[in-house]
Amino acid sequence: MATYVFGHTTPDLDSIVGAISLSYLRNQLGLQSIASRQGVLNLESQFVLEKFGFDAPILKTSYAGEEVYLVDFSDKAQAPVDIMEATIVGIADHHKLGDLTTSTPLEMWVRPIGCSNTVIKQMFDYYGVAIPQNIASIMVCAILSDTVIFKSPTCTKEDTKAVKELAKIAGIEEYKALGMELFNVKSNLTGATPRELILRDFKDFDMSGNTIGIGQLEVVDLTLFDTLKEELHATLSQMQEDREAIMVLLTDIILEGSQLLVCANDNTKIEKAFHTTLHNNEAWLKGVMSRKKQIVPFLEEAYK
Ligand SMILES: [Mn+2]
Repeated sequence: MATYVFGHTTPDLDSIVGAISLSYLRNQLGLQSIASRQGVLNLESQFVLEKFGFDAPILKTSYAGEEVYLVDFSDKAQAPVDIMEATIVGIADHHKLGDLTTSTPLEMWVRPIGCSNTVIKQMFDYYGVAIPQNIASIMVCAILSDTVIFKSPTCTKEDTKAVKELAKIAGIEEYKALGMELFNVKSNLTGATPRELILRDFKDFDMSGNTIGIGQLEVVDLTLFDTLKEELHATLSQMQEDREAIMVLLTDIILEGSQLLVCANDNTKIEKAFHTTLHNNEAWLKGVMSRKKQIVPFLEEAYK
């Protein structure tokens, strides 16, 4: 029986590339694996797969009775709805440990570094399996994207080392320029509704029984949002539903900070989390670029 290898709901580049790179590694090891995904490709993933000549992992949202290997998440909220009816054989991730449990032994490759594909690169090294040029290319893209071209506080020496080694295999000399190319693609907001923008990179978290939805948009110029903010606020309040809070981070990768737009039942919780004051449900969070490291832990504390 083949194992499905896939990333979280609303897949980002790391989830898509991780499914491809890890399923390749496992197949080389004689472990029959199929790369899959839980949702539509975002613009960045489309760009990268096309640029380096890959087909998208197959779309599959139901996994009851299957063996699965999870990449880039271990939270139920980001898993397929029938995940508890699947057998989780492994997890490769770089987030906080989530709430998924298993009834059978599994392998876990979870490290506090900048990207799941850095973890997967280390798995290739561990098993002594060579990485093909085209897979190395997309892994470079995933790491540059997740680490915001090494600017994110989540970026470690292991990530920069992995990019250097992968770029060598891929024959990519100007990898920082490639990174800027990715963020220019990400910065394209045209043709998307405010709802689509909020959902582009969106995750729900369970914080002490409260559902907190957090979206993030990383752009090269925050003024792109000047004419959109009002609509984004209106859309957040439509999307709140039974969530305790919903928010979107508008991250400027050049200024290195994020404008936080919030719709919450209790704004003081948000203000407490980030030691800030919300004005019209907004606050500028200087130096904040990482949802997993600079947003989620502080909200979890505030909602305890
Ligand atoms: Mn990731």
